[in-house]
Amino acid sequence: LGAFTWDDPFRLNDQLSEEERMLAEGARAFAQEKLAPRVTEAFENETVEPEIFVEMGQMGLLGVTVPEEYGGIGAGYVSYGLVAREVERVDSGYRSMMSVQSSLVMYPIYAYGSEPQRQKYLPKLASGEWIGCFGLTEPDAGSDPGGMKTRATKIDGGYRLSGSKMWISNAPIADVFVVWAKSDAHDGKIRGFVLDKGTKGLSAPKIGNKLSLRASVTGEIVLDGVEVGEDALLPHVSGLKGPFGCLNRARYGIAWGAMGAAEFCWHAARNYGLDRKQFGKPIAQTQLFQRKLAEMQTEISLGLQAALRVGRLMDEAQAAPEMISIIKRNNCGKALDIARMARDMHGGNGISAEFQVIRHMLNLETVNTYEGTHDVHALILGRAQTGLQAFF
Ligand code: TGC
Ligand code: FAD
Repeated sequence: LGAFTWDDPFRLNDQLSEEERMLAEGARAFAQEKLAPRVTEAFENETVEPEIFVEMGQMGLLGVTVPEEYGGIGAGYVSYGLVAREVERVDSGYRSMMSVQSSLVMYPIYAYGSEPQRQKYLPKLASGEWIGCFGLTEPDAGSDPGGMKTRATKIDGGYRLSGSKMWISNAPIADVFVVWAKSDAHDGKIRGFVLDKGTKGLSAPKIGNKLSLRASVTGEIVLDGVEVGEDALLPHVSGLKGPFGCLNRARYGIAWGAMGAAEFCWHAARNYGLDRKQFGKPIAQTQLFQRKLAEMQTEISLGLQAALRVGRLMDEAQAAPEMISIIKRNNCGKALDIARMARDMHGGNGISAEFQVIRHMLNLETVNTYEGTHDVHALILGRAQTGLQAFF
């Protein structure tokens, strides 16, 4: 009979290669030593710490899957997922900073960009010297990005961009803006543009008063007749499949990341239950408490195993978007349930920043909503199995 390890029931660790294990260990050490000590204050005061990008860059955590010649480390998607899990074990906001930079900014420039665009942007994004953001959502187009109003109009030698984007991670501190707009020069199709900070008419005011994901800054992008050259256009993709190609990768990473946050909450609840005594015994010695721990262990083990399976398929270029919808939806929803349960299991202490679980719970509300809400992914899966469109 095999051994049972309570915190790695299906021996996920044994299913990783030596390189994957080493990268995960490095990411865990970095996250625990460099990120964990600053997160409580960052969340409390909504502190923006752009230097975190440089530190992540030095550790090779930005653009994990981008080839080395462009500054990445040329690793696979399982490696990328493991990094997301370790960073989000500390905070979903820090994982957001990392995954927007990697999947939503570096990936489209690498996959859809020209060679000069790759050379100009990727090495500086990989080192964290430049910070990137991804503008798809608009005030009136969230779940339905095809309804966007932002327009690119052809002008002599380039384009004029007008419109606004809403809820954009990293925008207020970004140097590089990947923005999606309907282009009149391309039959009204959605095209991607890479804009530089400081371009006339481009601004990114911060959205204040967020009660979730406070360690990651979020903003609008205002495009007030921004004029750019032909070289700002991402030449190799057209239509919604452009932004969705990026979202597939980011959603996949979130499925791992959410499990990292859930693992933190599970371990915290277990430790708390072993220490805390009521009615003359540890609360972990009660049936109800143990049932909750069993639920957490079960959902996390299944969620991680599914993420690993999809990651292996991504590395073989065999993953379908619907597989990613299953794990994004399931793992975010389950992580949110687990964080709420852990909050409850901490009693009154559960609402204190000191015990961290309520911060994860608040963050996971966002994680369950962005990159396609829980219900939107259900509709994607419903359509895939019935052939019936239920969006409209
Ligand atoms: P639909 O008709 O389904 O598709 C339009 C075109 O897109 C293609 N496509 C995909 N391609 C690649 N991967 C996917 N996952 C794709 N999904 C669709 C599709 O083949 C088609 O191509 P073509 O060539 O035939 O035109 O489009 P729809 O308008 O009916 O879409 C419906 C729906 C709900 C599926 C979609 O709009 C959706 O997923 N909505 C959710 C929006 C979303 O996820 N927004 C995320 C914004 S970014 C963000 O939140 C970043 S937070 C990051 C952080 O801080 O960590
Ligand atoms: P809506 O689309 O208005 O949805 C509201 C509710 O209606 C949800 O419950 C939804 O499930 C439901 N709903 C919508 N349509 C249907 C339907 N057809 N049937 C049934 N129910 C439906 N976007 C970016 O482009 N880049 C970013 O970097 C980025 N970062 C973000 C960071 C944060 C902190 C947050 C909160 C959001 C971020 N987003 C970003 C935006 C995010 O992707 C959107 O918030 C998300 O896609 C949902 O869109 P919405 O907020 O407009 O909600």
